[in-house]
Amino acid sequence: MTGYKTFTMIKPLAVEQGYAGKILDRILKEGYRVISLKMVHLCKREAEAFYEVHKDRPFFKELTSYMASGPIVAAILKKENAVQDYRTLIGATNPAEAAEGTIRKLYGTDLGKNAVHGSDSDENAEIECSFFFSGMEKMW
Ligand code: IDP
Ligand code: MG
Repeated sequence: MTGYKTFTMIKPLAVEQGYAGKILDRILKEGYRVISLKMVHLCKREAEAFYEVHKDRPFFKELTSYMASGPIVAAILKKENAVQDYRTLIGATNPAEAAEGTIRKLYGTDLGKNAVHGSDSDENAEIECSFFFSGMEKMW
């Protein structure tokens, strides 16, 4: 079934600052179900593999070093229209430009350290869920 699942990560600084619980609470309050959840510390190679689509961008090194700098919380979220609604909930990539009340506005500090990741399409949601979770962990 498409349109019901998205993938999120709570990025290292937000985890370090103790915001993981608050962010998950907000996600639940917005009507998502958490299908799978794990905390992992990516190595550089894993961060590079996850963000491979950005490998030619000037910020690739900064992004992947940051994402490997500490533990992240990865989760599969379920809700109708999950991908699009979750992008609205997290707000613009740059927290300074994110709408009031969005997760990136509340918990992000700058363009790189923007608190959370959210999939940008159903196709990428599936790829990203599969990067972190097994078939059994993706069942719902
Ligand atoms: P998104 O996370 O809103 O989908 P993308 O364009 O997919 O944004 O970029 C992936 C991540 O790379 C962003 O969440 C952000 O943390 C980081 N990023 C994007 N642009 C820049 C930049 O110009 N400098 C540093 N980091 C960036
Ligand atoms: Mg993106």
